[in-house]
Amino acid sequence: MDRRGFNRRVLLGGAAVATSLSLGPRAASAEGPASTAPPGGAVRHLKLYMEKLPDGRLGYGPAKGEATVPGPLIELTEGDTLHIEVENTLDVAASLHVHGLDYETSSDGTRMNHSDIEPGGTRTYTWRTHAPGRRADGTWRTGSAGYWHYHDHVVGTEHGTVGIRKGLYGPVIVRRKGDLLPDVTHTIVFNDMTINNRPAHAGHQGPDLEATVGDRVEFVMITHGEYYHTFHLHGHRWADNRTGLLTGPDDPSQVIDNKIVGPADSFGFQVIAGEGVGAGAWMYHCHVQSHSDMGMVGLFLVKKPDGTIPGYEPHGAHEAGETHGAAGTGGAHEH
Ligand SMILES: [Cu+2]
Repeated sequence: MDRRGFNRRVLLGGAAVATSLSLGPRAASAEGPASTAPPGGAVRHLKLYMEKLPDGRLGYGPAKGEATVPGPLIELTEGDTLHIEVENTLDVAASLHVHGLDYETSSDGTRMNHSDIEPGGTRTYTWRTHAPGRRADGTWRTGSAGYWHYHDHVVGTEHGTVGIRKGLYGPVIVRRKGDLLPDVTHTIVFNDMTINNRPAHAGHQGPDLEATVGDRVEFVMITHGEYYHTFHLHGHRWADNRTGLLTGPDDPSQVIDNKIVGPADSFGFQVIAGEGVGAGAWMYHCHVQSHSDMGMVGLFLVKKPDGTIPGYEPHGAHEAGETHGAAGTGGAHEH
């Protein structure tokens, strides 16, 4: 998977039906002009289910039996409105709470606002987004664009502590008109001492993320739980700003390859896989040393065009990553 143009995501762009996982061509790679986000302003609809997975984790999914951890990637463009009908198939009340977007208290997803969902119930949450612009008083209002996330705010405690701990979270990307679109998006969530709630395993716990040299690969990085971490990626770096990309030679954003993150933080960036460094098995990991040693590590597997990865000898099956938050099952990982 991760072949250029082969994209599986909850596609909310264009005229696509929002509830479908769309397969289709996407952006060009670094070899040609990259595609960019179209103007926003659409009203979209999506259905999500909250479910218990067979292994006890909890997840959001686009259909019954399809819940994943993290939940599906939801992509919008500034100006879009999204109505999400959420069905709670759990035996406890649960909710959907989003960061970064505009919503009324009825879509807050908290008990305080009576916007949670009883077991077996359904509720529609409405998220709105807006482009930046100047207020009447002359000050600048930020837009909604950013790498955001959603999560339960009810299971276990008033803050959804148990829901989040067990996997009820997912990524949201709000793009600005003209933003570069990636070939593929991967979601990495540091949740307590896990990556994407995958089983702890000495040495290598995170999903393996596959790409081919030259692919424009987007990472969405979210943190949950009790701890602070640092996210580090080998051989690639990004700008510490909204998009992770420099806008030009005079963009003053700091360029980094390591970022400290704490609970409910989220950020994202795009890299050209293997740019200047070539194909290879590139580690990503928490750089808190004891955390790396306990397995908060995964691989960014950058293949040559012929599919080989120099110097990499997989010892045991590796799985595709949580591509678009839709592919991973978090099953046993043999390394
Ligand atoms: Cu850590």
